Amino acid sequence: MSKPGAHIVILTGAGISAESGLGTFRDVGGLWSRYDWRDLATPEGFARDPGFVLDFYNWRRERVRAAKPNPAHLALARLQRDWEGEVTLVTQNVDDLHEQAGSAPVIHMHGSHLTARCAACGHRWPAPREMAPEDRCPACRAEAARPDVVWFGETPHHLEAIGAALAAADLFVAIGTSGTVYPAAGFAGAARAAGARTLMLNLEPAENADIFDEARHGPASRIVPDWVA
Ligand code: BV8
Repeated sequence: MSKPGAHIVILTGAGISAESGLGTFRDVGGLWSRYDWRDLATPEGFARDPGFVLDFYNWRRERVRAAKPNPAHLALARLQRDWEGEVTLVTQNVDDLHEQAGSAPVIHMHGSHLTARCAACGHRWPAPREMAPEDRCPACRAEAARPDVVWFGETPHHLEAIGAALAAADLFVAIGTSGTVYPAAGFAGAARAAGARTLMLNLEPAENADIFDEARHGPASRIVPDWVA
């Protein structure tokens, strides 16, 4: 762990929710090994076939609704509550398992499964169980409902706040992420350049493993509580 009073910045990815039963993207059997991300996680794919994309997110949202936080989420919530210093928790995940575990605030840089967004006016509302292309925006009534997630080629949320946290970090910890998607995959380098130590907690070495000072490998539900203890 770090010295009391240190500012810890944590970035989580799909691997932290794997043991809660939610799929990852690039593991064997992961979502992008079964589906083409160009069809499902780009604005162009959505424009081509909105029904197909909405069905994909309806299916994933149902699994999120049935999922429960695992010991890794719970350990981070304890750390956020008890740490004598600042903890900035950034997630690439669109599930709400950090919030269910008691973490707050949680910075969702890739959006959320649990809200829908209007592609016409930007209004957000709680995502219904089944989203369909003919759904109307409650605010402007346009048939322009879309998942409130950040697709490839779209700008992630909260980058200014994340940049400020990285510049002030004493310790940067990446948990359950393959380090393949930018700008998130560049956060470790930014924190290191600002003088932070960097730690990776992951099932196996990630693509950007070489820029971490330390790495511990194993399932998040074991290695994250061990690290927080
Ligand atoms: C951006 C939607 C500009 C949400 C996702 C060409 C054109 C356009 C853009 C680009 C381009 N070339 C490059 C880019 C940039 C692009 C990018 O990085 N592409 C990559 C593939 C090269 N990025 C973007 O487009 C981003 N936007 O660049 O805008 C910009 C930039 C800066 C400033 C202003 C503007 C937008 C990226 C977001 C894409 N959205 N999905 C959803 O449906 O969920 S992608 C998807 O990848 C998810 O968002 C996910 O969060 C993200 C990262 O994946 P991971 O979380 O790391 O999951 P993964 O499966 O990969 O890895 C899991 C890890 O866990 C593994 O290492 C595994 O070993 C480990 N693990 C497994 N089980 C466990 C475990 N660890 C511990 N315990 C376990 N039990």
